[in-house]
Amino acid sequence: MRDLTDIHESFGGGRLPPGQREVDRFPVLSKGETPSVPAEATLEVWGAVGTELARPLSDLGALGAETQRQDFHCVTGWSRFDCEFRGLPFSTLADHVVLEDGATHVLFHAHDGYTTDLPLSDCLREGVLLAWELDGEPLPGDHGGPLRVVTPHKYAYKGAKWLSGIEILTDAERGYWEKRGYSKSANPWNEERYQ
Ligand SMILES: Nc1nc2c(c(=O)[nH]1)N[C@H]1C(S)=C(S)[C@@H](COP(=O)(O)O)O[C@H]1N2
Ligand SMILES: [Mo]
Repeated sequence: MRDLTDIHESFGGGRLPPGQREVDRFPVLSKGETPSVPAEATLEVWGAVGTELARPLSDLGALGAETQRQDFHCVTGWSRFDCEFRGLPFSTLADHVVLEDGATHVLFHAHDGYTTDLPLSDCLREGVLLAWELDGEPLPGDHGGPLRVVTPHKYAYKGAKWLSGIEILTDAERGYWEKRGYSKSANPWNEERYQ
């Protein structure tokens, strides 16, 4: 298993980012109800790619899989250490769909209508996974099962639960919380919470 709990060192901060408190249990934070997403639902990837993708969620492991130990930081002030996520690295998926030269940004889409955006370079970092397992179990529905994104170097609102699609963009767009005043960069070690 790859241990990414030391990534704070590359951001010049401690393991617990400023203004955060560590929690033992894993809180659930969603803008609304938990949608029920069948495992046969498809993940779609479109936009500035050479090959669009539409593939059943249950079949993504065929493209690659990795288990990583990561910390999870919510912008509302709690952090959960040592989450073990298994999933497909975003970078592996990106190789598969062949990004176009002009691709610069990503907008993630979810089954509850949520969206969130990141620069492509942030998505290609090794901690960004499309995860289907948490702590050795199938990812629970409340935590985004069957498939969610995790972004250990960003506040967790950058990780869309119930992932339905990935749109590769040539210009920045704003996601659900980013349109409502949350930081577009969301670096926990700089406390980039709101803007
Ligand atoms: N689709 C979707 N993804 C989402 C959210 C949401 O409301 N809908 N909330 C975000 C926020 S603010 C956080 S902190 C994390 C919470 O993940 P958790 O419920 O597994 O703790 O999911 C993020 N991803
Ligand atoms: Mo959050």
